[in-house]
Amino acid sequence: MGYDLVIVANRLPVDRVEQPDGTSTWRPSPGGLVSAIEPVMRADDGVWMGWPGGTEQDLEPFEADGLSLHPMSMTAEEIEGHYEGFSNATLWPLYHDLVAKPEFHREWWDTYVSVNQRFADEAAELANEDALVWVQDYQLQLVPQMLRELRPDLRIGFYLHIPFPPAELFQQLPWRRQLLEGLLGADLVGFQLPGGAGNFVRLVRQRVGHKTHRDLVYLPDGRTVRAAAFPISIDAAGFEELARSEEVTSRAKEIRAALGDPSKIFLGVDRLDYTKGIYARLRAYAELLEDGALDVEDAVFVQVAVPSREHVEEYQRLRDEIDRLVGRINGDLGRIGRPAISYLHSSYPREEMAALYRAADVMVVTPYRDGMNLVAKEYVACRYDDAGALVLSEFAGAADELRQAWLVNPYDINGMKAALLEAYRADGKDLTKRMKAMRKTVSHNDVRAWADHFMSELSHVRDKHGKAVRP
Ligand code: GDG
Repeated sequence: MGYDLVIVANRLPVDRVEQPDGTSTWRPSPGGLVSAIEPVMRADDGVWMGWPGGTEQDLEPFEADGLSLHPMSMTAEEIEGHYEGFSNATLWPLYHDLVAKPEFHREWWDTYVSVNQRFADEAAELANEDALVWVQDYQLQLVPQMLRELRPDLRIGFYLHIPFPPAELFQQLPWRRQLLEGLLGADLVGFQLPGGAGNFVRLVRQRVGHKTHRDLVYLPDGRTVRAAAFPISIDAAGFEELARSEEVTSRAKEIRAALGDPSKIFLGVDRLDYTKGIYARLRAYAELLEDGALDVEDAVFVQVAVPSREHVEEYQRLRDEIDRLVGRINGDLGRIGRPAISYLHSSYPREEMAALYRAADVMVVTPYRDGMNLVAKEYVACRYDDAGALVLSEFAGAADELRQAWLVNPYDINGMKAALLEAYRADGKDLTKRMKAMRKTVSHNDVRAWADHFMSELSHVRDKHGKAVRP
């Protein structure tokens, strides 16, 4: 027996937890995607396919918390070529405006193709007749077409969590045409922003030569593909509930006290990734201390940098750079018991994140490029007190919705300094007005709305355009 809904993602929505007795169990991984898709999966008899991490082979399907999970094993060579290589050292920097230089290696591409094929083969086995398959993200862009070849009866959706670049950048890829054709195997291709959808449709017209009209692509076989924006969001009510809990409230106070009760706490929370603009933001903050606009007796910057992709060279280099910068800033500007920057290279439970959000007076989110940025939305959801300031990069997808933040260009250090200072000095009335408006946006457009919208568009897309060819 198969499934009516198959979620195909690079990772499974659970993490392995080693027990003291040497056995291991699974714990749901933190993140909005699971909570968004979980209700749909339960309702529709769904399964989630993905890599559980590690190199263990021949893993058996299992259930965790009532969800059917189908683990995909990866060998060390596949992890190197597909995940660390083509996904994270070629596509990731290329799709993020060349913030780092992408590497092009033919062996990485070959592994990317073979891993995508394995995922497509497995999805084809798992899906019932006429089932719905939803493929997630840049690691699996070839799956839609590969799957359609095997199973033309399926409805196939694809969602890209990161930006889709303009033609000038995408064109550099030696395998640009294969990737576009891979995506065109889907009935519906979803992007964070309308700009990404527009870039995709334009490229398909120019590079593949298909006819397009607005958000539709017309294929020679009569099929229609729709490309549209579905800005992702968070479980806003869940975060608010967590933020209101006694545990989080008292932990937020504890954090403040442990930092020496500063009058203002600045906060950054990011995966340690070069797209996130951590270096520039810390420099801007340090200059404000040097200029005397801020004082370590009054203010502290807490930067949480969550370890990420530690086997990829560019990430190792970034870590060294940030370590050095933080050391220098604290050495030059800190005083006893008063570091300028409280730097944490670690990941934390959701409760601790919520407590940090509640403790922070100024949340600083300054990526050079980011598909959406959920941290910005989580901060807003946790501020049920309508206090707190958000400094947000114009180049994060979230800036399209969170217009009342202090919007900054992360390449403009002086501009960032000015915005940090304005947010620091803003009066309560101004903060309340801005936060109220942003909270309304986030609670209205939550992750359930996102998943429901995508799924309902996917189930309608072929009916509307009526061009599906049934075998
Ligand atoms: C990609 C796109 C897009 C982080 N550290 C911890 C932790 N987190 C959680 C955050 C947040 C998520 O991870 C990070 O999401 P972001 O959106 O900020 O960034 P990416 O990881 O780059 O995500 C991005 C997203 O996909 C979704 O489409 O928005 O643009 O790049 O939820 O809270 N959670 C816990 N401990 C941590 O230490 N529990």
